[in-house]
Amino acid sequence: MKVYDEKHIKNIALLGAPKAGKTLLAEDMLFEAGITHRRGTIEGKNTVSDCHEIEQERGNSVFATCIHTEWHDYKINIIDTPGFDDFAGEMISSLRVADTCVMVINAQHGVEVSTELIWNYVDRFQKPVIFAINQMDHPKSDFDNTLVSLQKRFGSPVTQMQYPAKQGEGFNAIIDLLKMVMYKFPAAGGKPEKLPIPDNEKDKAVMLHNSLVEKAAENDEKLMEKYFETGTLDEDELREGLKLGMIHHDVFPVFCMSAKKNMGSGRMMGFIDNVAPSPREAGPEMKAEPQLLEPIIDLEVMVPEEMVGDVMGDLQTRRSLIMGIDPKANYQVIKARTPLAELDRYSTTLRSLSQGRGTFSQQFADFAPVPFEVQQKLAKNSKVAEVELV
Ligand SMILES: Nc1nc2c(ncn2[C@@H]2O[C@H](COP(=O)(O)OP(=O)(O)OP(=O)(O)O)[C@@H](O)[C@H]2O)c(=O)[nH]1
Ligand SMILES: [Mg+2]
Repeated sequence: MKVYDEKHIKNIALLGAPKAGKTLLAEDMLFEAGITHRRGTIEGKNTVSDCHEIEQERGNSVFATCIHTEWHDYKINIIDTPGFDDFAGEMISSLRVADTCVMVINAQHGVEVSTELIWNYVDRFQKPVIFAINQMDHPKSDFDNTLVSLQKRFGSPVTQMQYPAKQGEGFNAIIDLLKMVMYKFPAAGGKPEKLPIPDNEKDKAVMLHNSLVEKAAENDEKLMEKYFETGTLDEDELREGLKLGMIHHDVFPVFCMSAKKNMGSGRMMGFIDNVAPSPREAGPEMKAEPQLLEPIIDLEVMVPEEMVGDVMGDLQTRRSLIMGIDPKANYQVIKARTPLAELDRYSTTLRSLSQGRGTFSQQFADFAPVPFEVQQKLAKNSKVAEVELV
């Protein structure tokens, strides 16, 4: 397995009101990163993230699910959280481990009551925030109104990075104000073509690009000087300024996309890669807490296709990170990282879940911090050795 240093690992939490499209966005990200080869749908009850029966019955997320992707040189761990208040505990514990919060906003509604409730927690943790305005393909979507609702509620840090070239059913292109290009998507979504900004959009794009440059410059004296002298910043300087702004909650970059059509998530992932602060960069802003570590196991579970759902569901209840699923003859091989503490009697469970047809192998992978809720449980029966970090 590839080894990443800390600078190349990012943990992002997808947060937002119920039905905004977080789970579908996670599905796009897995697909874009090449971890899965087809995108599931909520209606089809076959997304990676909503793999519990209860989630499929209800058609919404109940548990926070951590899924793992590799994106260029980065390992990005994505935590898809439930939007419904009933499950806020899952959302809050995800915030603790996230380096960047992606607040998914439904472009049909703009800022919702739930968005505000979630924000109270995001603000408390002071993690860097990105807004993803989703559902741009929906006939009732309104990008401008949604952006205004964000600006009204979250103020001047709201920083427009993009806008849709057209919205609603014909949505298929995004004007990008950092790169100053138009991304045009194929009908099936995925990787866009990079085109020059059309003439009729140029004035608007240049004006918004200039505000973006100014916003990036505000975060650093050196950048401000350069901006005053030359009237502009190059792409690296822009990134640097935005990153500093994100660390200090002076910049909340805004992207737009359609999770349903898989248009736009790739660009946001690229930005998270290049610009979003890594844990180390954002570190001084966040309070270090002593951490309890536990051993993590790499599991490979081979089961017949029709049993994948049950086996994955069980793995999720064991706090597993699903790393991928690959076909092998008539079987599927599920790769997962699971805390050793959760593997008690796993062979018995797998045997009964798969009617004796499943097999698995395991190998020590790493030590990882124990989640807060689990620590509390452990504190009650303290048979565990502690490893203290700063
Ligand atoms: N038209 C359109 N529909 C979308 C889009 N994204 C999500 N949806 C639909 O919105 C509904 C909710 O999507 P989910 O991905 O489950 O939303 P969620 O934010 O995970 O919802 P919770 O788990 O309940 O918080 C589903 O019916 C999706 O098909 C989009 O980009 N465009
Ligand atoms: Mg969901």
